[in-house]
Formats: sequence, structure tokens, C-alpha cells
Amino acid sequence: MKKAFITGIGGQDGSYLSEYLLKKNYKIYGIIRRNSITEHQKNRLESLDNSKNVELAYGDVEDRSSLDNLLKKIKPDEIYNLAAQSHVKVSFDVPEYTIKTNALGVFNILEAFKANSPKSKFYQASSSEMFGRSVDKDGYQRETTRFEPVSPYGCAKVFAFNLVKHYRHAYKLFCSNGILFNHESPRRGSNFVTSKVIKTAVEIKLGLTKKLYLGNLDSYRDWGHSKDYVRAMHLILKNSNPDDFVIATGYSKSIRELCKIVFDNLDLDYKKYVRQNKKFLRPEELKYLRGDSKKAKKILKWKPEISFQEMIEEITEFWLNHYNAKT
Ligand code: NAP
Ligand code: F7E
Repeated sequence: MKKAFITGIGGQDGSYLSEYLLKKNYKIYGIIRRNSITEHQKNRLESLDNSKNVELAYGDVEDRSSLDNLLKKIKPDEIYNLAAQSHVKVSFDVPEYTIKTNALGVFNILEAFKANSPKSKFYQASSSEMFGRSVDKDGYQRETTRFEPVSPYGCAKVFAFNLVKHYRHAYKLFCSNGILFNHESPRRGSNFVTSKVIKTAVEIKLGLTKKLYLGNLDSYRDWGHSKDYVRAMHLILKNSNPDDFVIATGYSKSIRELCKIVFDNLDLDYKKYVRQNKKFLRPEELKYLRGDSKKAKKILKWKPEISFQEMIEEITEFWLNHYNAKT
């Protein structure tokens, strides 16, 4: 039985990745942080609760001793480092904390991996936010596009990306980066734009809220589904060589278009309800993302299977059920 060690297991991707690997007969080890309200901690992990093949332990990527002890004991075949302060806007508010977790945390886990389980394969959750204001002439970002990050989050992810490549070359460790573009699902935190727009549109439809307040409506994002993207993470580690891969759909939409699609699906006119509030603007905005994942398609045979429209419908259904169950 193969063993996978997952940091950030309680997050959107960690929970889907665990379900995916369990179906492939893996034994899963995950770390969760101490949370003052334990009941809030495992809400995405309910489906794993009764599995004898899932073991959770307290750990933190900022606590090297927790990583050393666990990796020494488990010696996993695969390590997925998904732990992060993952909200870009929040990274402007708590930059030091973000850099500690997203940059130094990666240094800690790479060191723990090198010292205790160097035969493992290591996956780092890198991000399209690393591209920042950089786009190739044809309007795409790809593995060769320069990084010009525009947030503390993006800067920390670039540091981590480079460290992973350095450990690959210097110590001949199997460590790979997945440069994932935005991916969403019903498990997405409700302060990310897709969840926020859909949740609030449903509240408006049900008469629970009157308006939706957003920041920049004119930025563009390339949105895929988390389930497709965790499949890519696994394929990246199954590849014969450690390498870096862009994972994206290749389609880009503005936040305004997202609002129109979501409100149209609920027979509402978004123009009547969506308003801008400066408090949701960022000190510097990443304006445009559109990924070219030809390399992943060619080498990993990966392509997304869930369409944008299907994903929006699934998240809308989730929030409709959430509120209907309460009434
Ligand atoms: P998420 O839902 O925010 O999950 C992040 C997880 O990391 C949470 O379970 C969080 O635990 C945990 N965590 C935070 N700080 C930690 C620490 N110091 N030690 C251990 N665990 C810690 O994020 P996601 O959407 O699943 O994303 C997974 C990874 O992919 C992240 O690294 C993110 O930056 C990256 N990424 C995401 C996207 C995307 O569009 N979703 C795109 C590219 C890259 P708590 O609940 O305790 O905070
Ligand atoms: O914002 C705009 C906002 O917070 C998307 C993370 O998973 O993907 C994610 O980062 C866009 C931005 O995601 C609101 O300004 C407008 O242009 O959903 P988001 P993100 O910043 O792209 C990358 C790839 C990651 O790696 C990250 O971990 O939407 N926007 N109004 C808003 N965004 C939010 N959150 N809230 C608003 O009210």
C-alpha cells in the first residue's frame, strides 16, 4: 500500500486529493493545525472520518520538529505540500505570517524531507499568482513565462518555487512544482470570489441579502475545478522525472462575466445587485491570467474534464441546498 503525506489536508485541495488517493488504495497521513474550536477543524474531511486508511496528526509547516518526527516515522512514498495562507488579499494584511508559512514553511518541509525521507517524491503547490504582471505576447502564461509577482503571497510562492528547483538540482531529490491556476469547488473558502459571488447571488435569490459588494470587476482569471487539479498533482508525481507543470484550462473570464453567468443562471440581472466597495480592492492587482498547459497535456496526458458551466452549477446547487436545508 502506497503512503501519502499531505500538509493542508483540511483545505479544499487537501480534502479532494485525499479522497482521490484513497480510491487508488493509498494510506493517507495528514497534518492539521491546532484550532481553538475543534468542531470547525474537519468540516471538509467528514467523508474520510471513518476510513481506517486516514491518519491525522497535529503539525505545522512552521514547526520543523513536527515535520521531522512524522516524516521519520512514516517515510511516505509521496509528500504533497499544500499548506499555505492561500488568500492573496489577506496576504497584504498579514504579509509576515504569509511569508513564514508559504516560503519558510516550504524550506522547513524540504529540509525535513531531505533529512528523514529522501526517497519520497515531493509536490509543491505553486501558483499562477507567481506570474503577476507578466504575460507572453500571445496572451498566455506558461512554464517559460517570467515571474513578476504582485502580492506578498506571490512573492512567497516564487521563493518556494525556486527552493524546490534548487533542492532538485543540488540534492538530486524528486521534487516538482505544479503551477496551478485558480481552481474552485463547493469546498472553496467563501471569501474567494467564485464562492462569494455564488453564495451571495443565492442569498439574493432567496431574499436573504440585497446586494453583492465586490472589489475589481475587470480582472481576468482562468478557473478550473479542484477535482481535476488534484488529479494533475498525482500525475506530476507519477511522472518519471521531477519537473514543473502549468495546470490550467486555457480559458479566461472577467469577474464581471462571472457575475453575469451566475446571476443569469438564477434568473437575476447582476447589474441590479452588484456594487463596488473599495475595501475589497488590493494595493496591487493581478489583472490577467490565462494558462497554457500544453506541456502537462503532452507529458502527463492531463486535461480538465469538468467544464466552467458544470462547476458553477455544482457550486450554486451546493449553496441552494445549504440554505434550503436551514429553512
Ligand atoms: P486552502 O483551502 O486555504 O487550504 C490550505 C490549507 O493549509 C488549510 O487546511 C490550512 O489550515 C493549511 N495551513 C495553513 N497554514 C498552515 C501551516 N502553517 N501549517 C500547516 N497547515 C497550514 O487552500 P487550497 O485552495 O486547498 O490550496 C492548496 C494549496 O494550493 C495552497 O498552497 C495554495 O496556496 C495553493 N494554490 C491554490 C490555488 C487555488 O486556486 N485553489 C491555485 C494555486 C495554488 P487551516 O484551516 O488551519 O488554516
Ligand atoms: O480573486 C477579484 C480579485 O480571491 C480573484 C487563490 O487560490 O488563486 C487564488 O487567488 C479575482 C481577483 O483569487 C473580490 O481582485 C473582486 O482579481 O478568488 P480570488 P486569487 O486572488 O486569484 C491563485 C491562483 C492562488 O494561488 C490563490 O491561493 O477576483 N475580486 N472582488 C475579488 N476577490 C475576492 N476574494 N473578493 C472580492 O470581493
